[in-house]
Amino acid sequence: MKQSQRILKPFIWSLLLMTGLFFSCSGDETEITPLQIIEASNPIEGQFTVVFKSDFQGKSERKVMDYDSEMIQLRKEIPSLFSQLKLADENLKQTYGFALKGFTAVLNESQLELLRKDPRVKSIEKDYIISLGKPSGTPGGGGGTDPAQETPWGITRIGGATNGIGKTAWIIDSGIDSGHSDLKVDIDRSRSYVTQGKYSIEDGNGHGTHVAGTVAAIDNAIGVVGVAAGATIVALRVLDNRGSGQFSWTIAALDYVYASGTSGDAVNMSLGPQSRYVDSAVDAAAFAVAGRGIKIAIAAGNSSDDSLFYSPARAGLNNANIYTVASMTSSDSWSSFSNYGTPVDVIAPGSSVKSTYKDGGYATLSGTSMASPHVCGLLLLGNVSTNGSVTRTGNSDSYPIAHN
Ligand SMILES: [Ca+2]
Ligand SMILES: [Ca+2]
Repeated sequence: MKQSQRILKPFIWSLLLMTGLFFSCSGDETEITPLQIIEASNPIEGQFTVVFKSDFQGKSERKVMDYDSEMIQLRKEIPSLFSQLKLADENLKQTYGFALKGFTAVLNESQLELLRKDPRVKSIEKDYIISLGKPSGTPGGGGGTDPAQETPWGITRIGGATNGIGKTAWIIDSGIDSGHSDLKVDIDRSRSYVTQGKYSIEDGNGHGTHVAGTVAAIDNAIGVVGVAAGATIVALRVLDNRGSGQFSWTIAALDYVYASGTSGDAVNMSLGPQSRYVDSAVDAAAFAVAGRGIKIAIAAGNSSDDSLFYSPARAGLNNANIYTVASMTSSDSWSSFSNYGTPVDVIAPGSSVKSTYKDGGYATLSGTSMASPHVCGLLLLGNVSTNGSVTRTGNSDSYPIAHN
């Protein structure tokens, strides 16, 4: 697709979430469950992600440093490497130096024109707001007595509740309730890309904490138990309390995982666009992370549509280390909201999933956001096997059910 088409295409960004909202495939009828309202979102006016060719520095290429030093260095280097841009520091929003090389910045038309002609530049893509409506469901337990431990149906179905202690899961989401007594969170390695709230990693939304609990809730006397019970969670916060964030933050989080993770770790990305949108930068960042042996589970999306037209879900296609995950119900049936298609590797429990929630609580939510972390947990334990399959309602395509 040509750059001009990419920029002009009217996208609506939103996070995948715990929702049943979907666009029916047959036309313009939109169904919304009582659970969740999706907010439309927009391109960030004037903000672009610029990806360099791998050899952009030519003979002057230097040794790559640790993540934090590298980011400081890139912030100095990029304005001088691209000095004709006269790029002001406050307009340089993100730098990328590991999973891909590039930056996200506020750019005017003349700066864009210079970059389009620059032989060192591989791609220029518009940055987007990602957002989700206020999460709902049945949260509870926060501030009160912790409930006795139960094993959620999805954990049982896929053969989870296995010891995951010592494994590490990177959760790219709305942050995590780091004080939750049913989660083991590595605060030191956690990061927030959310500019509001002093870059706190704490989850003011609930979505990220819910995802984390499905991956790794501790096998103790309280609450729930995760697939890889007691695994260490690293929170990479790219969504604010309202569930709104920037696509560039997600690329930055993947860049950080590339630099900081090790083979055998796993990443969960329960996020993506609500309507069709393909972005080469986030897909490339996911491929690079997966190439290091850090496996990634990605929610297929909740639009009842072909996931081939959605980034990053489409990245699961033809990549053995990236698992794109569709959603099923507790009766091994297709979840009506779930995306489908050739990128989908496996299907996992996503309807009425109980897990940890913000403020020390628990909640039962639905969405491919809830299916993906089941697979992330399996990736921590080893390879993903299958057990049975689910045929999409009213169609002939079927998907293997993920299992330990
Ligand atoms: Ca527990
Ligand atoms: Ca795959």
